[in-house]
Amino acid sequence: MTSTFTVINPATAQPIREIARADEAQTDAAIARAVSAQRSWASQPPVARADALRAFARVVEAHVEELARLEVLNSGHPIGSARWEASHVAQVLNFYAGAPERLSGQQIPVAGGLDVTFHEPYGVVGIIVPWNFPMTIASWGFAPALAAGNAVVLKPAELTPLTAIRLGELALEAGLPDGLFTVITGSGSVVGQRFVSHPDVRKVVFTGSTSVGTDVAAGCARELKPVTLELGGKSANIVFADADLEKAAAAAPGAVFDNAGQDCCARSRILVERRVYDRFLELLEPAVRAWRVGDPADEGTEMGPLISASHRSTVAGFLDGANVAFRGSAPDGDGFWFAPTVVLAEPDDRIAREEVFGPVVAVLPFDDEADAIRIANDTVYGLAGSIWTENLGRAVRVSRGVKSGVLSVNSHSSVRYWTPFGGMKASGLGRELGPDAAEHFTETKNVFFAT
Ligand code: TAP
Repeated sequence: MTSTFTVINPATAQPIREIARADEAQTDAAIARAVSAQRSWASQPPVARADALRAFARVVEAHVEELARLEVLNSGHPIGSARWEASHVAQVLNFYAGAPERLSGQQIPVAGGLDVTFHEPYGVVGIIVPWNFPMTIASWGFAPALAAGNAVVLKPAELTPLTAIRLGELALEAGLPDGLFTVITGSGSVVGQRFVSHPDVRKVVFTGSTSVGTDVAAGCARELKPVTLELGGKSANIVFADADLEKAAAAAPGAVFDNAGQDCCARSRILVERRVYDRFLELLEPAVRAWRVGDPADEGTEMGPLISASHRSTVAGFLDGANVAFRGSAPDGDGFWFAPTVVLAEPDDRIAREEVFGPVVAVLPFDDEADAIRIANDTVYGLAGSIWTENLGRAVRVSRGVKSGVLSVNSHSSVRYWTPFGGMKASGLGRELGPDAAEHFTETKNVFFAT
């Protein structure tokens, strides 16, 4: 009998659907289908692969509302954000639809012949994604991987498989060959681990926690398999006294409470220059209290629930002994609600060091530029960050000094599909998105022709 798991609506705590849990044999069967689909996919002319990806993008575009509603139901994302996410998937597909025709190799001058390089696809790529942004993060892997001539097996998190399953169906509706893009539902320890150990999965993309990512990387190292890792973060939002404080304070809640703080790029530490610290908190408080937390299907909602009861307990545990300054509000009732929370902290406090992955932000004072950089870098992570200042030289110096993969000056922007994204230190290995991502799904082959 097939084993199943139950998907829960985090806004109501009610079950939505039973989903099949694949075992190792079923995972192997999907990988075998991917091997065979990849051979014919890679042999198609680049223009045919480009057309197929554009067709997939069009079908996703036509289902944006449906995918968004599914994400509201399964992940508790506010409907406005969920629509952005579904549209983003179509945009990522369209962007990488341009790649098959641009994956040019090189002609290298050599003595006695002709030397050329080819970008060969790996074969089958295994993609393992977390529950916080199920659709978008999956597309960052599957769109460039397919564009480069690979087949993809995708494992969504058991908490949030619904949009991934639907994307798998839409790929078939769009005419992608059977087996080329397969969504396999099941646990990380079985399906995810099989991607790591199976000899026919030639590259793994993992997004999730640093602890599991470290194990996945170790497993891939044993198999000599390349791996891209997008992991946790503890990003700093650095506010200098010369910044537009009103603007910085108004933007700060969105930078950490978006998706209820369950965002690897969440600016979960706000570092404020000491001489404007009190003024900044005065400006921040009304913005936090006004943050609209509630029914994710409501058009006006800015923040929905946390993903699960156990995750809510973990987040609440971070407030033990913490110096809470003020909180916003959250609904009562059966969903996994948690009010946005601002904590005053020092660099050594647990709340200032560990990833909370919830709507809790630590505010810390700093004295000068060097102090700001020191505190910002005083973490194992290095994913994102923001710098608020009107001084261009300072913006340049601090953005070069902070060890993070993705920084933004006078904004909190982190993700654009046309620019590279990824973390330093314990936040990851490799980059996704941007102009080079399709190439990252290829191996360079060099051929010398003697003349
Ligand atoms: P994890 O527990 O690490 O799970 C991530 C994915 O890995 C899930 O699909 C999970 O499957 C699977 N998995 C679990 N154990 C595995 C194993 N032994 N081998 C292979 N796969 C395994 O993370 P999470 O709790 O879902 O996500 C939160 C974390 O992800 C946070 O730390 C966050 O910062 C990070 N994150 C990073 C980014 C980027 S882009 N840097 C983006 C989003 C999230 P099941 O859960 O279904 O068993």
